[in-house]
Amino acid sequence: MSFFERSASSPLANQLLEIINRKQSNLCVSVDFTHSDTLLQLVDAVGPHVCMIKTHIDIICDFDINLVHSLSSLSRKHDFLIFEDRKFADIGNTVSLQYSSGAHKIASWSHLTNAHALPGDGIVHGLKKVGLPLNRGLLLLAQMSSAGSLADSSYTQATLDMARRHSDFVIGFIAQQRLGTLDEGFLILTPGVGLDVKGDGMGQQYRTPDEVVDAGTDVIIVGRGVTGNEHSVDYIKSAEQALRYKKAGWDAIRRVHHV
Ligand code: 5IU
Repeated sequence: MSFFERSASSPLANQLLEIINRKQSNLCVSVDFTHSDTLLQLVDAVGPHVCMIKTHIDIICDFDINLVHSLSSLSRKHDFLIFEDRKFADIGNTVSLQYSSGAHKIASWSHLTNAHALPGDGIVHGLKKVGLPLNRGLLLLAQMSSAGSLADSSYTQATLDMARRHSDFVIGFIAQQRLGTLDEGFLILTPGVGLDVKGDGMGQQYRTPDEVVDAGTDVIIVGRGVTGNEHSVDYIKSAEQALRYKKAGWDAIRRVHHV
């Protein structure tokens, strides 16, 4: 089954595959900015080149609910999904409140979020109760890109098994390689992708788009390689970098999947 023909596990996952095919982009840009205005301007600049934007909404200093309304408008304008990288890690009851409530009301605007498998199946139950009626999807954290990660192969395998028990809501993984078979339909999203440097001096480890797509990645997640530093942000340069990573990611997909 080719990358383009396969169908994924849920309507949301299929929507993502359609965007990837339509825009010929498997690039997710991670915008780890701390101010609403720079975040929105950066997203508007790279939006045409991405299938997804990843946020860390809790690092925004001047958060106001209008920010997520503006992000949602940009997602419609540029045809991308929003992924809030919340990394939930508590018991089911608590994560359902963290997902639906608080200042950020993540479930109301983020198409995708993610969770650690560590607490056990209850975490998925808690998030699913909130997210499934809203047609949201979950990614489980199966592996991390950082040096010394404690997620060993048996943890990763147990995370895959957990996803299989909840394939109505779990659409895939944050992982460094393919997990499960292509026809199971799980999507693999991989952070720690960079073309110019190998690390950041704080444990991050970068591989190239070619390396991660060879390992089975569907979506490459690139942060500072595209956005640069918020203090010296250059929107034109970021748009150029997004195009560069989009092309590298798409060339790798075409090579690996023979299209
Ligand atoms: N991120 C990782 N590695 C992981 C997971 C998440 O880098 O294993 I899970 C996040 C952290 C940051 C983005 O928001 O992805 C990568 O940003 P840079 O490309 O700037 O390193």
